[in-house]
Amino acid sequence: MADNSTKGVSSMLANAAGQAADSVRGALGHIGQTEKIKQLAHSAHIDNTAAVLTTSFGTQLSTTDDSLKAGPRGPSLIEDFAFRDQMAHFDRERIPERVVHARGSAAHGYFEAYEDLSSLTRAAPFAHKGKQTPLFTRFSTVAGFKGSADTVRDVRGFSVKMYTEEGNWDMVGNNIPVFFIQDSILFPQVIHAVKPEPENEIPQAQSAHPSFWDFVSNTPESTHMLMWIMSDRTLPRSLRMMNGFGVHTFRLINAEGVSKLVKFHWRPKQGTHSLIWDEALKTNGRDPDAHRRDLYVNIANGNYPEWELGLQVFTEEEAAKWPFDVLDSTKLIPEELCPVRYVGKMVLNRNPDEFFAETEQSAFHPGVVIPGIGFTNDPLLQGRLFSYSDTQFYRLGTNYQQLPINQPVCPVRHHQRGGAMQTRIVKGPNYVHNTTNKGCPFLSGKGYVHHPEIVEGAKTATRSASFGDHYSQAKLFYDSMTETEKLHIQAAFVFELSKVADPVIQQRVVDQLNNVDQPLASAIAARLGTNPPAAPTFKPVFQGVATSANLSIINSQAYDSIAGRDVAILLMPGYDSSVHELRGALKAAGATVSIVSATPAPVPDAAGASTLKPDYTFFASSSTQFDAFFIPGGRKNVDALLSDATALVQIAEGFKHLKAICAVNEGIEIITRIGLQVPIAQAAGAGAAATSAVEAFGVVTAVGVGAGGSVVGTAVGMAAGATTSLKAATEGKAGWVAKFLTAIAKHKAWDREPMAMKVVC
Ligand code: HDE
Repeated sequence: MADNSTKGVSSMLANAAGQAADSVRGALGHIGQTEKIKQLAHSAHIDNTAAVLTTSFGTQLSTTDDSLKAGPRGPSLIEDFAFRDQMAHFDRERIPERVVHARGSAAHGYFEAYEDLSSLTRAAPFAHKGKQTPLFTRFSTVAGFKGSADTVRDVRGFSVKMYTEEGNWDMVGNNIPVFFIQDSILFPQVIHAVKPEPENEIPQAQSAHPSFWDFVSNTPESTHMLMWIMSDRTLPRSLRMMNGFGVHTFRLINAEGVSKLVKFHWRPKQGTHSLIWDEALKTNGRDPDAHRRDLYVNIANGNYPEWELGLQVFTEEEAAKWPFDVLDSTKLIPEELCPVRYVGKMVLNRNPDEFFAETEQSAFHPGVVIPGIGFTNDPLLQGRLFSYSDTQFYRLGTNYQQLPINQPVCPVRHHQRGGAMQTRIVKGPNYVHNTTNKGCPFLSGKGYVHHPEIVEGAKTATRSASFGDHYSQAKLFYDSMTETEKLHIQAAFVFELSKVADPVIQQRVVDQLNNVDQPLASAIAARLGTNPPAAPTFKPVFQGVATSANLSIINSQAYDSIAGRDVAILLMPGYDSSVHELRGALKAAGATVSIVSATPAPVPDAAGASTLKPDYTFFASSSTQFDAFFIPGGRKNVDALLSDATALVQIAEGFKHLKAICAVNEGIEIITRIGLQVPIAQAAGAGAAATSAVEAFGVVTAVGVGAGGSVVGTAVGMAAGATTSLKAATEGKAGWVAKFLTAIAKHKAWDREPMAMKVVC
C-alpha cells in the first residue's frame, strides 16, 4: 500500500515543478519551439483562458451543476442534451491500453547532428553538422498495465519519433540490446507468459511468477536476454539514466543507393545508473510514479536530459566473419569488434501539455521510416513491421496518423479516404492516374527506394542454423560483469525462481544457466534447494572477445557529472554555515538541493543570520527520493536530529542503498549513533591535529569546516552558469565539498554493499 507521505511529496513536487516550469518558460520562451511544437500550437492546442463554457456542439451553458428535471426533486429528463453530451463522451473516454509497453512517459525535444553523414545515408536528420530535427520520445515498461509502478524489474521501451522534412522516422527500441526470441511468431507466447497468470491476473508488472519461467526455461534462445533482465539494467535509477538500443540490424542507404548495415545505440549523458533491489521495491510503494515524476520534474526545472546517438556501422562481408548472425536479435555485436561512432545528440526539453493527447495517443512503428533507412531480414523485425500499425489501427483507429502527435511536419498527400474520425477534407480525385487534377499528387522522383537485396531459397518455416548458439553470448555478458554485478544477477534469479513453486521449472532454469556459468548455476541451486547441476555439456564459442567492458554498467561509467541529482540536506534549527557552502557548490554543479526538516516552517541557522524554507518534511518524504544526504553541524541542530527517528531512518536507509552521505562537525555524531561502521574524520584532541576530510565507502566526514559559505538563493532549478562537468564543479572547492561531489557522481558506493546489506531497515 502506498505510504501516506507520498501525497505530500506528490503535491509539493507538482507545485515545485509547476512554478519552475513557469519560471523556465518565462526566461527561456524559445526552448522547445521546434517545427513540431509550432505545428501543435497552430493545429491542436486549445487555450481556455477567458473562454465561455459550451457543449461539444458549441451551445453556451447556463448551469454546470444541475440536470434538467421534472420539478426540483426529479425525475431527470432525457431531453437534457447538455447532460447527455457530457455523459456519453465521458463513458467513452478510455481507449484500449497498449498490449505491451502500456505504462509510459514521454517528452518533446530535438536531435542535433554532430556531423554530415550523407556519404553513409540520405536520412534527413544527418544531412549536415548542427542540423536539428524535432522529436517526441516515449519511455515505457513492458509487462505492467497502464497504472502499474515504475521501478519494477522489467525491460524499458525507448521509442523516438523524429519529425523530419521527409516524413516521420520511428526508432522503437529498448534499454537492452537483445531480445527474448528470434522469430516474431513467438511474441504473443512470451508476452502471455510474462503477463499475469491467466486465472487470477497476479502478479502485476513482474516476471517473478511460474508462467514466465516455465516458458523461458523451455525456450533456450531466451538465455542471453535472461542474463540482462536479471541484471541491474532492469532497475534504472531514472529514465534519464538508461541506454537505448535499436536491437535489430538496420540499413543505412546513401543517395547513390549504397547500403551499409547498422545497429543503433543511445547513450545517456547523465550516465547509466541503477537502483538496488531493496530500493526499487520500496520506491514502488512510496512513489509508484517515481520515474515519470523524475523525468517531468527535471525537464520542468530546465535540467534537460541528453543522449548521444551511436552507430555501429559494418558491411555484410564483416558480418559474415563474426561467430554470430547479425540477423539474430538474441545477439549483440561487441563494441570491441565494431566500435560505436557517436554522431549526434537528443535533448528532451519540453514536457507534454496533455498526457492523453500526446503520450497516450502517440503511435510508434519500426516500419515508419524515411529515405536512407532500410530493413534487414531479421525475422523478429519482419514480424514487427506488421504488428505495430496493426495494433494502432485497433487501439487508436484507422486515421491514427492524423492525430496531432503523430502528424508529420512535412506535407501529407495521398488517396486514402474515409475511415472513422476522418479529419481531412480533400477536394478532387481520390485515385492515382487522374487527369482531372493533372495527376496530382505526383511522384517527386526522390521517394523512398527499398534496398534491392537479392534473396533466394526454399519457402520453409524453419530456423537458420546460424541462430543455433544460445549460450556463448549469455556467457560473454556474465563474464563481463564485475563481482558486484554478478552477485546481483545471482540474487535476482534466486528471488524470481523462489516465486515459482514447481521444482521442475526451477531445475530446468538451473540446468539452462549451467551452460552459461557453472558456479552461478551451482550457487542458485544451493539457494533454491534444487539438485546441483551436472558438468556443463555446452562448449562456448569464442565471440571475438572474452569480455566486453561496456556490457557492465559499473565498468562503463565516466562519473563526470552530478547534474540533476537530488541531494537532501537534513536540518533542524541551529545548523551551522556548512549548509551555505555546500548548497552553493551543489547548485553550481547543476544538482537539485532539497531542504528537509521536521516541519514546513522556515528553519533558522545557528547564527540567526538566515532561514531556509524546507522543501519537504521528514514525515512526508523518504530516502528513496534522494540521491545523497548531507548532515550539517551545529549543536542544537544535531541534538534535534538525533531525537527524530524519521530523520535517522532516512540516513540509515540512504546508507543501505549505497548513496553518498556527508556529515560535518557535530553532524558526524549521527553517523556513529546510528551505527554506521565507517572510518570518520577526527576532531583535534590533546596534542593531535584534526584530520582533513575523510571519504570511505561513500561517506564523507570533516571537522572544523563550513566557515566559507554564503547564503544562496532558491534551490529549484539549475543555477545560472551551472556546469555539468564534475572537474569544473569541484575545482577550488574545500576538500570535503569536492569529496562529497565526487561521491555523488559515482551514484553508488558499491564497495559498501557487503556492509550495507547488514543494516536493518
Ligand atoms: Fe514491441 N510492440 N514488439 N518490441 N515495442 C509494441 O505496439 C512487437 C519488440 C517496443 O512507446 C506494440 O504500439 C512484436 C522489440 C516498444 O508506444 C506491439 C515484437 C523491441 C514499444 C508490439 C516486438 C520492442 C513496443 C504494443 C516481436 C525493441 C512501445 C503497442 C517481434 C527493439 C512503443 C504498440 C510506444 C510496442 C509488437 C518486440 C520495442 C504489439 C510483434 C524487439 C518500445 O505492436
